[in-house]
Amino acid sequence: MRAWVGIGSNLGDRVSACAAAAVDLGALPGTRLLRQSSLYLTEPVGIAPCEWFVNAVAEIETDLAPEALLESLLAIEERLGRRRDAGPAPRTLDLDILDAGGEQRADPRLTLPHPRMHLRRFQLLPLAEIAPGWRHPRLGQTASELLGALGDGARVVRIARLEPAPGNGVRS
Ligand code: PH2
Ligand code: MG
Ligand code: MG
Repeated sequence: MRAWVGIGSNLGDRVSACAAAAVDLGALPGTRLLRQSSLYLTEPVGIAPCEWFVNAVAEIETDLAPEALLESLLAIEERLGRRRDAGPAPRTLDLDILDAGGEQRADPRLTLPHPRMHLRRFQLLPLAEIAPGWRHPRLGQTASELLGALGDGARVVRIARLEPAPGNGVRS
């Protein structure tokens, strides 16, 4: 099954937490990390004023069923330092299944696709970057089409990729 996972952090070393989460996703059993978006600095949406988030989206191919994937995401959150007694925010790491194989379900523990993803620039912009052909399983629109119709004015700023450019003058 092809799945897209939202990655977010607004506590501690946000960039490192998001990068480590992508590595951990690719190391799950029966799972390959296919694509990973740039990191984005994003204004908090729907919560009390707090530190801006770093957000990204990862595309994976996995043999895990959606429930098992969810359990695995919670384990990665825990391993990378998330404490759930601190209330809804801030958090060192939040991993959300945005879409799992196009499945649709209304289960309150795992609603698919993610019930608010089509309203959130901080998830749609990284998704559109890595998956131009993706379509919302219920609404039928691509991430770019959803972005065009968006009322979410919250700011989302792409952070430059951190890999050094080849031949940048550093000698060893
Ligand atoms: N996650 C939330 C609530 N608000 N805002 C931004 N910018 N990024 C997030 O990841 C985020 C949020 C709940 O998980
Ligand atoms: Mg979330
Ligand atoms: Mg979550």
